[in-house]
Order: sequence, then structure tokens, then C-alpha cells
Amino acid sequence: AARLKGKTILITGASSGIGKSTALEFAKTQPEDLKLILTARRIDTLKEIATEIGKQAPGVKVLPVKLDVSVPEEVSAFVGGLPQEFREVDVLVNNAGLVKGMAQAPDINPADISVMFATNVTGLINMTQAILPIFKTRADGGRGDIINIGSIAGREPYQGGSIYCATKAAVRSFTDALRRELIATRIRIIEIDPGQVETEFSVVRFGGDKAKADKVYEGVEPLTPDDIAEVVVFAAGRRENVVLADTLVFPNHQAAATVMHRKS
Ligand code: NDP
Ligand code: 8X3
Repeated sequence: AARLKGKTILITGASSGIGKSTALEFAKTQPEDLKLILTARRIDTLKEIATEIGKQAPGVKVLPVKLDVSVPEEVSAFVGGLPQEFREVDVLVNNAGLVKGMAQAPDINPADISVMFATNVTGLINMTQAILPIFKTRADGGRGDIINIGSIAGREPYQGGSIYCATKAAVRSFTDALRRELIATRIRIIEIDPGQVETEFSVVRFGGDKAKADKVYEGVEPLTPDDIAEVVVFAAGRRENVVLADTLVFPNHQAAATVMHRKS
């Protein structure tokens, strides 16, 4: 925890699921002398989370910011709009992401294709480009952590997930290239790839149909968002020379994207 003292952590998609749990986990691990910038489109939810953290860890300063990562102008205006005391970002957690539908080509809705790429890929790249200049002003070529939330889906495409899987494969490729490009700096490029986690992910996938989303988790025991949050905070809290470059996390019943043991 001492290694996180004084850090400023920026999380995208902090209003739900893995992003929200990550915010709470950072605050729990380093309950004083920590700054959290929580971003997402649902600002009211972020404010509620800020209040919750304020009660649990009053020594943590929380800044909720409305930010749609799929809108390039919002991302480029974001850093300049940060109050002075939150500008020295140390850790960027690129978590915002979504899946839409299960359609297969040639029947995939063009709007769904666009929103998945604009959020999961271009949004993540734009956030990275916005924050890297801050990291690069620091000693030895630069310091700071970029933690990208990929997915098993980026390693292993499955039917009905072609676009989502392609976006996460793009995240993986971008992340690997970045780590190579920044080799002469102290900047750490970290990818964490969850398997099945129960969040709002499937509710979003099925356009708000909760019953359909619940079916995904029937007979299995998915990870909780807290499980992934612990890995994110662990990665950020390692000694500076330690880079958790690439981590795949499954629940015990899962061995591949579509290999699950279901209790009937
Ligand atoms: P949730 O739907 O619970 O959370 C997604 C978060 O992303 C929300 O906070 C949402 O906030 C935010 N978000 C979505 N679109 C945008 C946008 N355009 N701009 C800013 N924020 C946005 O899902 P998860 O917690 O499961 O998802 C988090 C990450 O984990 C995603 O990248 C997902 O692909 C990945 N993942 C999830 C797995 C799972 O099984 N659940 C497995 C592997 C990876 P808001 O709506 O307020 O903008
Ligand atoms: C989410 C995991 O395999 O359900 O990234 O798409 S999967």
C-alpha cells in the first residue's frame, strides 16, 4: 500500500462493474493520501460512488468527471479541464468498454460496430494519448502506469462476438506495441484480461434485458468485479521495476472463452 501513497489514479468506466470496484479497492488499500479521478457518462452515479468512498475513506480525494471516451473532443478537452491538484496523473486504468448484441455477419448493426470500436479501441487509444504526455515529463524518459482492461475475447474469438472480440484483439495489439515503444522509459504498460465477470456487461449486451443477461450466468459461478479490482490494484502496487505485463483471469469453472462447466 505504501507504494500507492500520494498517487493520482484515473479510471474510465468507473460508474459500474470492474471500474467501480477498482475505485473502491484503491480507496480501501490506500485510504489516505490518494486521489481518484472517476470518469464515465453517468455522472450522477459517479457522484454517489464519490460519496460512498468519502464515508469509507475520508482521506481519499475523489473527483467525478463526466466523460464519454467515444467522443474524441471530450477526451482531448479532458486533461486541460482537470483542476490543478488532479493533473499529475500516475495511473490510468483504461476500463470503459462495452459489447452490443450477439449478431453475426452479415447481420451486425452498423451502429453497434461503431460504438464498440469507438469506445473499446479509439476511446482507449485517445485516453492513452491524452495522458502519456504527462507521464513523459517525468525523470528517466517518463513514469506512470497504463492498465488496460482487455478480455479473454481478445485472445480467443467466438461466434456472436466477432466485433467485440476484434476490439479486444486491437486493445491487445496496441498495448503490446506501446510497451515496446516505451521501452526506454519507466512507464509500465499493463494488460489484464478477465474471463467471465458478472457486471452490467451482459445487460448492456442485450439492450437492458435483465432476464436474458441472467441466463448467461445460470449454473456457473462468474468472477465478481472485486476479483478483477484486486488484480488491478495489485499490479499498480508492485515495486517500480515489476511489470505485470499480461494477466489472464478466469473463474474456476472456465478454461477458455466458451469452455465453461455448467451445473444443470
Ligand atoms: P459494466 O457494463 O458494468 O461497466 C462498463 C463501464 O464502462 C461503465 O462504467 C460505463 O459507464 C462505462 N462506459 C461504457 N461506455 C462508455 C463511454 N463511451 N465512455 C465512458 N465510459 C463508458 O461492464 P464491466 O465492468 O464488465 O466492463 C468493464 C470492462 O471490462 C470493459 O472494457 C469490458 O469489455 C471488460 N471485460 C468485461 C468482462 C465481463 O465478463 N464482464 C470480461 C472481460 C472484460 P457509463 O455507462 O456511465 O458511461
Ligand atoms: C467479456 C468476456 O467472453 O463474455 O469480455 O465476451 S466474453
